[in-house]
Amino acid sequence: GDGSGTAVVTRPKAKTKKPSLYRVLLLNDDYTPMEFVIHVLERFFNKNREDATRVMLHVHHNGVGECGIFTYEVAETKVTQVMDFARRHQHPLQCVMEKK
Ligand code: NFA
Repeated sequence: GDGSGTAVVTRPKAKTKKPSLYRVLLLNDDYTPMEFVIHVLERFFNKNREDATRVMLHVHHNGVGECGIFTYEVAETKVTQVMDFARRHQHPLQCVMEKK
């Protein structure tokens, strides 16, 4: 019911499809300052300083690292925000997404 005392007929949930997930990655380069990458992880991926530093150092040493896993639309927004922010600050930092 809907609380109004009327009978509401619904079909069983046929909408049990989980959205595809995408990994958002940061790529290493030789020029973006470590502090800037930490700031990006704090600002756009809601990481605390400790986790942000861990991810930044992982990217620095391994060439690539995961910032988070999101639905397509959220992942796309994060990539755009990070790429715009890096460009505005004239850093070559690259952020990409990949299907999980
Ligand atoms: N490799 C960069 C440096 O030594 C730091 C960095 C880390 C850049 C992670 C991009 C991503 N300044």
